[in-house]
Amino acid sequence: MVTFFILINFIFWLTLAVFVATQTVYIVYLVKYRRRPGHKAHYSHGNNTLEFWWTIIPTAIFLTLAIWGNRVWHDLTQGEIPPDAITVDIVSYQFGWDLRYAGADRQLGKSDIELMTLENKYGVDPADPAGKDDFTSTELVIPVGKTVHVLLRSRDVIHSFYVPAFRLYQDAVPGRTIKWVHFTTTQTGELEIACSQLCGTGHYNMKAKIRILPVEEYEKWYADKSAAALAALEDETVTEVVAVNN
Ligand SMILES: [Cu+2]
Repeated sequence: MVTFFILINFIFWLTLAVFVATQTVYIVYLVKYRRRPGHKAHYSHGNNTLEFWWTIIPTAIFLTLAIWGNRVWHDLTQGEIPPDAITVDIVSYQFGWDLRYAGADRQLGKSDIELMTLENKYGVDPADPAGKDDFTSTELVIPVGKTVHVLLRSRDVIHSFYVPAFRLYQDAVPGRTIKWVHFTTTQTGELEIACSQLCGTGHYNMKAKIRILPVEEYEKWYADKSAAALAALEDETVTEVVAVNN
């Protein structure tokens, strides 16, 4: 994170310096060489030494920024995600967001885009027992101060997960699971996920609520949702047994 801010500041001050320098030269030349009586225009053939340096220096600067920026980006996106991060599976669609949490066992069931159907919206693998107790949500509920790891997917077209307050957006691409998105909140409050990729007629309304709760409140919400999911699972099993008995 630190190198990220150094890079941003470096680019900011460099841009400012170049802006001031070029604009100063521009204005000085405008005034000095303006058309006026008794002043003949001077024809310049160019200057090879100057041209050499004003090509070499910017090239070196751009190369440095590209390599440096690439490293910072790599650290930000491929950096370690703490093992205790809360993983949320977020599936975007025209026009909304479906969210899936790990449930009581705190382990998200395996899923596969190939398995996605109208009934199986998350493409959950029925063979994986860890998926049985997973629960779904229409809002992103997270505890403050804990790292949240988002698995980002799309069921139809390209959408984009965008939370301005997190300075974060990432496209969700059909056929892919984007695994690098993770963030840690510093304040409780309510925000919104917006879609920032024009994805169709309902794009303007493609949003989901984010609730950042104190840890205890989050744990309570999580426990309630997990319990409801387990109860529903039991109901299902009972129905199956009844069906077999009939
Ligand atoms: Cu969208």
